[in-house]
Amino acid sequence: MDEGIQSEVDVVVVGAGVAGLYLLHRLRGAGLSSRVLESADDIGGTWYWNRYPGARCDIQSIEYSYSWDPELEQEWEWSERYATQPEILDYLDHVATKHDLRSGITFETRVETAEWDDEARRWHLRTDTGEEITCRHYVMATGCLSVPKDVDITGVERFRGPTYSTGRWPHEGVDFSGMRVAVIGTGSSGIQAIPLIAKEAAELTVFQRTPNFSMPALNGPIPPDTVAEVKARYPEFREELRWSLGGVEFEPGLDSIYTMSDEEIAERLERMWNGGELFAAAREFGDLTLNEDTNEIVAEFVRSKIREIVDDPETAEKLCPTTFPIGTKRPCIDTDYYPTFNLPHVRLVDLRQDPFRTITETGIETEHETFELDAIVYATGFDAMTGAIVAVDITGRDGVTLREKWVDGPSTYLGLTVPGFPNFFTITGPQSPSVFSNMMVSIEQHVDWVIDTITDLRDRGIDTIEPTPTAEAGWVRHTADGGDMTLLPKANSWYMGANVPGKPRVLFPYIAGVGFYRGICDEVRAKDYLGFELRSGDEVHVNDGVVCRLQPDVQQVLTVMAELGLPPLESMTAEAAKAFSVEMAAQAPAGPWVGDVVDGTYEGAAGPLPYRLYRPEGDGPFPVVAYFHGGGWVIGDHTSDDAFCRDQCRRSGSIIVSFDYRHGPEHRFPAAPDDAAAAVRWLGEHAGELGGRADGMVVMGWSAGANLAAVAARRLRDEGGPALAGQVLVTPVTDSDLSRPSYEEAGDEHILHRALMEWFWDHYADPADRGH
Ligand code: FAD
Ligand code: N01
Repeated sequence: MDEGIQSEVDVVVVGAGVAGLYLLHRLRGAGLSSRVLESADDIGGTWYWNRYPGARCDIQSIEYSYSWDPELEQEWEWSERYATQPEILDYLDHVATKHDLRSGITFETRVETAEWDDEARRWHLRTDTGEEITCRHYVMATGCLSVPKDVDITGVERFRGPTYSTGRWPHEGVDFSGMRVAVIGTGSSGIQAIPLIAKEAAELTVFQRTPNFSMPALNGPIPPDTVAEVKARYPEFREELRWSLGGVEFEPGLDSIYTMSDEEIAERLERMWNGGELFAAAREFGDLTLNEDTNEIVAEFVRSKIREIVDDPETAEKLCPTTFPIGTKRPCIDTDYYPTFNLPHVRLVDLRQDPFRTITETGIETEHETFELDAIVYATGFDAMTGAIVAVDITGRDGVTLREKWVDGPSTYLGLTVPGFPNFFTITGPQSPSVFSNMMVSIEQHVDWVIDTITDLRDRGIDTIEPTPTAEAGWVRHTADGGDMTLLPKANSWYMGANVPGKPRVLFPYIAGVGFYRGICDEVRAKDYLGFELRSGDEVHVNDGVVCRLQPDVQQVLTVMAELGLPPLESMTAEAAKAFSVEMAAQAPAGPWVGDVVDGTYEGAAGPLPYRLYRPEGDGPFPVVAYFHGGGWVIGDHTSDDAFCRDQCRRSGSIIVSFDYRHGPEHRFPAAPDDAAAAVRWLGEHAGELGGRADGMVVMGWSAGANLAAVAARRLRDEGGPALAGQVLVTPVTDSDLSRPSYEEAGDEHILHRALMEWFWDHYADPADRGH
């Protein structure tokens, strides 16, 4: 039977964009029968639908292209650094023709429902053409940005002139010559379209609700030597992209803004502006979306450029984004966006100052004005990441629909699979890196993982694969942890679902990067589908577990430290370990700026000891915190947790006093807790002089220091001392029992392992004292 019309196949793929095309190629190669169903009348997906003037990619074309056909890599020539939509569509057409892909695709066919039949272990799909198709595996390659969001403006149906959506642009193009045109929306689509529409229209009014950050794309032909250089090493180049952060040849800068001089910051900002790349800011300032100080410096620089370019100061001010950190909404790179507002026939309306009242038959009314118009362009964005998936009625095991399951936000394992929905895969689904990356790289990685998995299951005679609830919960937690480290939740972006009324507010993509994520997906398969249940006949094989138990940043730091191959502390004498820890602390990343840092001495239990005080900016009195550093009661001092203390000072608006205390092996238990109790008493007496308030004092510590903070709190309670408002115990040592489960589970992992804990205890306290 013709591949195009079988009604029972191994795999159904929905969508014939970049992902669907590669899926079909791999499915054929694997000898799996398939149907690819596409609602459009041709291939291309994003590049089929988004034909608005100015549409082009913002990842360089030599990177935003397939890596699976070496011949194609050599024969294809991109005319520009950032190719236009027609050129990208030509490229996809060339691929489809070369590999005869259209013959495996059914066009003008929308999948409307999909239902899992647990007895037959098959999916049943129904399309808008009335066709019914049965398959073992069902793959949604429906795109992250393929469903334009409904325009939520009063009166939208009233306008009698032509209206256009950037995401559904007419194939024959639009001539705006002589027209009074409105563009609503200033995201990536609006920013690309506005300069070109302005070239044609008699009058252009841009309705802006939130200004966006944009930098010049500096587009143009790719220098021939760059092309030659990349073509000569495409395999290595692609491999680098696969293991990178964003799927592009770039790694974020590691230098902290706190160690840069003003001149260096200024130099980097100019380099960023002149970089002509989406990731130029993160290349110069690696913590751009992690650190508010860095972010504000970069944001203010971009605002200063907008003020320089745009002649009218009032318009310039309206174009300056102030309501979200830079990089937390998709940043843009543009050609002539800001200069367009210097043209006499282009006007910007700030909807925050003058909101929409209604769209009328002949134009738009805002609270203060009426605009007569000939055409309206909606550049209002997409129901991103989940829109196309839940647009299909997908019913899994036990009659549960995916729409119901995701009512509070997407919940997946790896952004690829969902419990309750066996043999169901989403390409670049929510909770995978997808839109935080060069999508070509993410798409290829997902397609390879899915096809390799399906082929493997077939070869092993396995009927179904389905993630476990434990694996799902772990992944949801891991994804959220990643997002919470960043400034991303501060923006009302489509990344957060905030652009669609009623959509749950969670971070939809996975933040830790394509290379890290690839490693995780590989690990899942290498561990025989960790986190999945496999069924064959009556046999059920459950390999339950959580693939990533650590926060992404912690995992990455541990990996880097493991790669450094540092000598284990427990192999050293205590003296050498102390010297080594001082050396390591000197190389640790710098902490944020605080108002004041003051060194002094306090009266410890057996004589004077040093402290370092961190005071917030502004006028006190401030709350005070007595802080005790970590280091197993053996290493470290009052300065070794400098970055952490600064950070706590900034975040809490409190004075942090980091106290030194006596360490083992020279001063064994109870020297350290005696000093800690003395330090807290001393702080109670001196808080006022230091600019603080003695009431509401808090004790705090990290690791062994947290143990001391807790012990000091108990002693003050029992022996009398200043009243405490609380204890902040960061990964505290809570007892000396090395039979606890964490010693079993993590006893031989990097850095803090069982042998080191034993070494610390032996230097610190006699066995008889350890249960104290
Ligand atoms: P899509 O290209 O969205 O294809 C999905 C297909 O599924 C569509 O053709 C759709 O019609 C079809 N479909 C959906 N639902 C159904 C259904 N129920 N039944 C049948 N068919 C269905 N990413 C980058 O990495 N770099 C860029 O520079 C870049 N530029 C972009 C520019 C624009 C204007 C937009 C909108 C996105 C851009 N992206 C970019 C993201 C882009 O979406 C991806 O790079 C990539 O093209 C997605 O391919 P896909 O095959 O996953 O999905
Ligand atoms: O959509 P968007 P997009 N009244 O959601 C405004 C990719 N892409 O199509 O911010 C008034 O970013 C909305 O305002 P606000 C890329 O990943 C890439 O532009 O919600 N205004 C915003 O200004 C991108 O991020 C390229 O306050 C309303 C705009 O419409 C993603 O696709 C090019 C409104 C929507 O911006 C989406 O970009 C194009 C209302 N009711 C797209 N509703 C490249 O360059 C919405 N808005 C590669």
